[in-house]
Amino acid sequence: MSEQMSPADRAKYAAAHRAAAFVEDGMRVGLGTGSTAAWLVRSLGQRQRDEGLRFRAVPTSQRTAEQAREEGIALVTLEEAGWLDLTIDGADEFDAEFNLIKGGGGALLREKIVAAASERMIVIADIGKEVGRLGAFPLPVEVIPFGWQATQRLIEETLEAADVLGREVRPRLAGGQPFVTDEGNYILDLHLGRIGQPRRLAMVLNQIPGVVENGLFVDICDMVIAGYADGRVELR
Ligand code: ABF
Repeated sequence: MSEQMSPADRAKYAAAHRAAAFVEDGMRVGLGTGSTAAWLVRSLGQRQRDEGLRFRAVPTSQRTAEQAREEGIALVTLEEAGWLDLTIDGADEFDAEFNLIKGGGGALLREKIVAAASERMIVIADIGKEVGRLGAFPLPVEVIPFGWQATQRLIEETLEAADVLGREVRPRLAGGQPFVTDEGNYILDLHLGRIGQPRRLAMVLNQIPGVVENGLFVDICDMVIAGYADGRVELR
């Protein structure tokens, strides 16, 4: 860890480094996506070199797969792994019940599939991601490109009936074009401000034709490791 790191990076590194200690020899591990997960991949690469740790990993994005390969981590598909012992991933927000918003990095679909296929999921995050109520961070929803504008309208209508503050839905762009996920889909970001009932909203959104998955993770996360800029971590 370098002195030039920003306070947020120091906090992310602290959480990721602590989480890396939960990986044991022979495990099948889901590797998350994002800047915090990138610290995790580095720490795991380091443990392989220093301690001879050996495990197999399923990456949640092409980005993570590339980084893991560079670290010499053995990658397998979820099909080959069958079931995972542990997934460690970042989050955009977490609350006291371990409900999460994920998908700011655009990898929510694989992240949710991988986490749901794991015995245990640990979230790693700087303490700034903790919220009393989810929703300040825009909720990503992955949609099929075909007819995505119609899907957007249906989502807007659905939000009118949901316990949320804001209802603005914006297509995510990259370089003026729709952002395309690893699965070839688009992302709509829902600016809700406050999500009163995450479980209900997650279920309702997934019933809309064209919606593939949403970034609300409910009853999936088992532990949060929150990092602080001074290097402290809290295990919850
Ligand atoms: C992934 O990366 C996401 O689900 C979440 O959107 C994001 C968190 O990013 P970072 O660790 O860079 O803050 O885990």
